[in-house]
Amino acid sequence: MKTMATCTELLEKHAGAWEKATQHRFLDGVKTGKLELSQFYTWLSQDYYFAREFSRTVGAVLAECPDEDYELIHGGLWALWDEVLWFKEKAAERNVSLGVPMQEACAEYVSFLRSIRSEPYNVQIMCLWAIEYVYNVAWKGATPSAPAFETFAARWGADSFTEYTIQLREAADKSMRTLTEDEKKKVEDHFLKIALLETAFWDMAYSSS
Ligand code: HMH
Repeated sequence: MKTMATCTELLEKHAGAWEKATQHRFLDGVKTGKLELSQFYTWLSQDYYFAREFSRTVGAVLAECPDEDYELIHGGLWALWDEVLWFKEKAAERNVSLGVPMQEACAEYVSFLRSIRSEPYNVQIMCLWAIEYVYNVAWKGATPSAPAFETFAARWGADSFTEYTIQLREAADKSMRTLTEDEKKKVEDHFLKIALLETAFWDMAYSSS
């Protein structure tokens, strides 16, 4: 039996988890300026690891994607390379070390990102959409932000980034038009997992390790 799924349906089904992933005290702190710089730098150095690993996953998805999504995914991969260099630049400007140990929540996300590489394309493209869209919604919600954090909120809140997430959503919806029962369960589980991993990622700024 074939079934289907849509991104909208996933957002509705896991609305509570999605809200936690996109409305967090970290983001409130970005908005008000009450976030400690040391907390922000914890996020920064861990997100640098995230971006490096995510680009490898997107590279794997590019290798397998249907021709109709080739330009979209390649564009995304290109933007991630820019993001990795940008993280290095922002860290250098602020004397933030990118050589700190990887924290557990980041390591967990990294192993999840690796696991996506062997999933079917319909699961992969939904994951790419959810991972980018969660940041788009989260950072837009933190805009306008305090001056210290403006460049960061601007990156993922930008209209061009929003447009990219819309294109990913269209590609994901298209790819999820025919799913096996097993794939349907996988997209739902993966969507929820992404929301939980994102929440834990924000939480990291508040852990002492
Ligand atoms: C944790 N999620 C996390 N970091 C990011 N940079 C993105 C999503 C989007 O690129």
